[in-house]
Amino acid sequence: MPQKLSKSSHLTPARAPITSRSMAIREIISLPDKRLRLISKPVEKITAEIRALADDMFETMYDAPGIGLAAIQVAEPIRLITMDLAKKEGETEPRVFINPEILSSSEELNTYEEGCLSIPEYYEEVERPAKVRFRFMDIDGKVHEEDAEGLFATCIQHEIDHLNGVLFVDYLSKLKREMVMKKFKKAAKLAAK
Ligand code: GNR
Ligand code: NI
Repeated sequence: MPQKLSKSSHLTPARAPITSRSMAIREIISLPDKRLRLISKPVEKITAEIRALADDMFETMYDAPGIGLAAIQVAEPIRLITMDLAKKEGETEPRVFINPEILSSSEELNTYEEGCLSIPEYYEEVERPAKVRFRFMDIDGKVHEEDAEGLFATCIQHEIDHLNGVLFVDYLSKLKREMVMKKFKKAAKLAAK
């Protein structure tokens, strides 16, 4: 009788076989969740797990819907961003930015009405450098340098801020920021009761 393979058998593969895995919508964390204030860690190696995270982030971002998402918004303190700024209806332009770094920012500023999936239904104008040059790694590990302006510049700065625990409300007056914080803390308290 052939012996059954036991878990401890030397014939047991060291690793489970690679199986297909479907994408998943992950929960987006929101204020007052303190994890939004964490400093995310650089991606050391682009593993299958990192690629799966990026896939899930796209699905989560498109579902929300949003134009950008930082990994910490799905509770992963990792320096990874997904974005899609496709202009044409029905078209997609998925982009991944790993370990992004701003190299230079213009003196010229631009004001944009910002929103954040982690601060639902709150929008306010924020002033930021109009143009930035930044470096990042793509999902294949290739390093790029790129210039961003317009909505792209606003969005990449908003997302890089998330990697550093910074939220767009941090640029508002203390009064406005505290009003937002209070509103979300109160809503969380009511939801917990
Ligand atoms: O979906 C989003 N829209 C948006 C609009 C103006 C400025 C920034 C953004 S990013 C936001 C999604 C989000 O919260 N990303 O972190
Ligand atoms: Ni955001």
